[in-house]
Amino acid sequence: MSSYAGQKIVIVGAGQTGLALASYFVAQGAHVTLSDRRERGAIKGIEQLNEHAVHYDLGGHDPQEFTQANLVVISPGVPLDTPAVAAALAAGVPVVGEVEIAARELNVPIIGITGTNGKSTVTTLLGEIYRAWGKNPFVGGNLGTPLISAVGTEWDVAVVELSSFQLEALTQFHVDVAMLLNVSEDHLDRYPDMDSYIAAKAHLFDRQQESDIAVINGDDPQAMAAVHGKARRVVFQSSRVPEEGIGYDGKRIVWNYQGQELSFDCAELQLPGLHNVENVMAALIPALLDGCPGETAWQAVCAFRGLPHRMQVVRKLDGVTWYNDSKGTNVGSVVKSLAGLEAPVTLIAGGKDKGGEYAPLCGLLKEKVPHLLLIGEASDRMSRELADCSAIEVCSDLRAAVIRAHELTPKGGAVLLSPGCSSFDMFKSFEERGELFSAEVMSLCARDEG
Ligand code: UMA
Ligand code: ADP
Repeated sequence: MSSYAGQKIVIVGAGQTGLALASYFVAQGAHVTLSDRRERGAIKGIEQLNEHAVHYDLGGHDPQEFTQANLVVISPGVPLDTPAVAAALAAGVPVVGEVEIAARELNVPIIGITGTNGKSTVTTLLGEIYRAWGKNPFVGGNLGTPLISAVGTEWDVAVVELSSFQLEALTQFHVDVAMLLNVSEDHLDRYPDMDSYIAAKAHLFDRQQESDIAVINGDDPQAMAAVHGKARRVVFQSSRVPEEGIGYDGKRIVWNYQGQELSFDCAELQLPGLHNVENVMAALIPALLDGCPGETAWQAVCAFRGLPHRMQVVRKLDGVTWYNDSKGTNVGSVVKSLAGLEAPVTLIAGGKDKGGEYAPLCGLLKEKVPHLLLIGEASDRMSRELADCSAIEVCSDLRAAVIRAHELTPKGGAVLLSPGCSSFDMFKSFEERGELFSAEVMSLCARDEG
């Protein structure tokens, strides 16, 4: 019988994670309470759950439900200082994150991938490499499929994208390979400062042992400083080829590790930009260490054309290329996306403000962006902080911004949606934002057609 049978378990958040957790714990014979600050009518998918098997605490979190539980399991979007969660902690009730519950049941090696940017790309690439090698990997986590959904299926390996949110409230979670891709400002609406954000990411390395691997961006001093623990360190560097590890010499990716030497021609890659060379190097490390033949791994990497909503070309119209980079949800990622484009670029940015600085965009805006079109809640602060860097217009919504960009951008230029903000002020997700953008762009008529 499951150790959860008969236990009173409160699940906090009824999004993708909470709904998957509820199904899991009901199947284990637990007494499940699903708690969400939203009312039932606003929760998509709740009807999938067996009405009689779950008790609901909706429209807010009742602290009594929490303090009387045997276990509280939180969704990533729920901060630990949420009053009812804090009350449970104060009452001595264990509060754990979803990935810990999942990992307890998964008897396969776990590769955990975190960092401010590139997580989804690296996670997907590594999954593709394993598939090309004939393995059956679970590929998910923050990427979109909660890790708890992996339980109950036979996998060879779990390749898991992990956000800082998912790395909070863990007491036993252990990964065989921990990867920290890079660190730059993000999520300062959830964390009081950068140190707390980095500390949350660094939890990935807690409980790693000598037999485990820590993959780190050797060019990122903040990432290097954050990594602790006993695991064997393997670095990737785009600035040079390290004596031991993987690096880039300006043309080729070179792998030097414990006597094995491999080299790959980056002209064969379909992914643009130096940041994607970094992503490819990071993805190769666990696969090569696991024994995947270099040629197989490289073929998989070269076949990969990138994920939607990351520098995705929507169309060319009137000699202007339109890019959907809706997943550019922090300033660091906007910088990388802009860096890869030629001037003039009309940038559409804004959304839900995450509390970081916008000033690091200034140099690239001056160099490449004659027009900056802003949308959403962050517009005011962005307008103030970027006032001298570009001609700024605030647009009423994304559609208005697309129409204005069409008017403003000359032949040979580009329009880039790379918001530098999350989507939750106006959209359900970055995907919904990117899809609306693409639909609006596709509905534009060529200028000479009127
Ligand atoms: N909620 C409460 N109380 C709170 C806060 C939220 O009840 O105090 C409720 C909301 O009303 C909502 C539910 O919690 O009903 C949403 O839970 P959630 O925000 O944890 O979202 P999920 O749908 O479970 O999706 C989560 C991740 N979301 C977040 O981290 C915000 C998804 O990452 C992830 O794909 C999914 O789990 C599967 O693992 C999204 C994301 O934006 C893509 N991630 C951030 C990012 O990438 O920057 C970290
Ligand atoms: P994440 O899952 O961490 O948000 P993604 O792979 O979805 O990362 O990429 C999101 C955006 O981040 C991309 O559109 C690109 O602008 C930027 N990006 C991707 N990889 C990197 C990287 N290695 N370093 C910096 N920025 C990156």
